[in-house]
Amino acid sequence: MRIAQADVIVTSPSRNFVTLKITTDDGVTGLGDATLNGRELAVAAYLRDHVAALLAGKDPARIEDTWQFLYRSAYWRRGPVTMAAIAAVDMALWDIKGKVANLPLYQLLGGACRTGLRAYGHASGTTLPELIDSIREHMAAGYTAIRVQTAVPGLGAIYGVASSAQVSGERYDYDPAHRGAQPAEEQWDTGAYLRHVPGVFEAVRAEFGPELPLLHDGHHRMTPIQAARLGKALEPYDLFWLEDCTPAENQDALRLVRQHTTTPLAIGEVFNTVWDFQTLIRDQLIDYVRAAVTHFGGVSPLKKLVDFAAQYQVKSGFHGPTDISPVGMAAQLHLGLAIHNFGIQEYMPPSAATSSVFRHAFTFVGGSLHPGDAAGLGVQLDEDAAVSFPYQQAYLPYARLRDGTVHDW
Ligand code: EZ4
Ligand code: CO
Repeated sequence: MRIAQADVIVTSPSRNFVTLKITTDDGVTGLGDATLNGRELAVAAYLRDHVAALLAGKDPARIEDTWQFLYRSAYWRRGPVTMAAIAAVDMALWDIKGKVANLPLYQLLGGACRTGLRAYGHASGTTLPELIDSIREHMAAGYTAIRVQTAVPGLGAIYGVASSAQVSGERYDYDPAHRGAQPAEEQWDTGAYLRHVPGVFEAVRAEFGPELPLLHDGHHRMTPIQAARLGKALEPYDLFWLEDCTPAENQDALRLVRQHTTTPLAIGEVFNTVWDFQTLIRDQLIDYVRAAVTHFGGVSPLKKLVDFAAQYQVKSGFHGPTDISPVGMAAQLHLGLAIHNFGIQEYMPPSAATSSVFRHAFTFVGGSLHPGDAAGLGVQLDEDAAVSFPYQQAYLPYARLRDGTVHDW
């Protein structure tokens, strides 16, 4: 069997997605997610202009060899564009291998280690009553773990807080990218945030009691000492994790945070390779890895990462926003089911439009995700439906401080 063709499909059912479809000379197809929020067309071009022709004629069964070839032959390593492109190839080849074997991917990865994957959802509110309602809605939808994000008095729209309908007219719990030619500007004030957040968690704990797992995303906006202070202030409220408390590039920042707090730490949704995690895992500075299959080079390297992490009792907490397509979500659900050190899976349900283009076998029942038992990844792309949702430029917002300085968003 040989790879006959590799096609890139860009579609925007509620939001933009880039998908690679590899077809073999036997007519077997495999899908891979290459979506990089706000920079989608760069990955589409990388695949179309520099990868598709290299794949033609290759043996689709040689997944590791193809991964190494794409990673090393480019000479220019790592980075989100390159690693999202390689991820899509890796996922598509695993999809093909599963279909040829007539087995769901998790069986090829060693089989199920559990019956399902606990998911956490995104609750948020501009006021405390709104936040409490949002948590109740998520619990009613089955979630048994909840991320809590709150507006901050004196600031306008900020990361993680659902505002109203998206431009598309559909409402996600929270989807930060906005369609348009320019990124939205948000205001930020870390002092105001640090003064407000502990009181919100105190109120949420008072309302829901000690057992409900609560998570929080700092979205890279604190310095190490500010993050240490927040982690310490939140200890009485027993967080499942504090995510991305500092910008991710400096691994040593987490050492300072770790020295001051026992609040569990999760990081790495923007990481591309195991090297971004090397110090964090080896020196036991974190508890959960946030990498997503789509931005980490695919199933093959993410499996290596979690196997490395397992030696240090670090668990998975794969990134699962709406910008991971159902193809990427399916791939990481198969991996999550098969690894021993699964922690939790972030989950935002795909919109009706997204699900009409990507028909997926994975299920979300009673707060638990399962990849399903269809061969391969278990996702079908409806290409006719995809064409009816053409690409629309969209950007993530960015933040400025009160004096106009650009800040981490
Ligand atoms: O901002 O996926 O934990 N989830 C997140 C996400 C990211 C978006 C960026 O594309 O931080 O909402
Ligand atoms: Co995050």
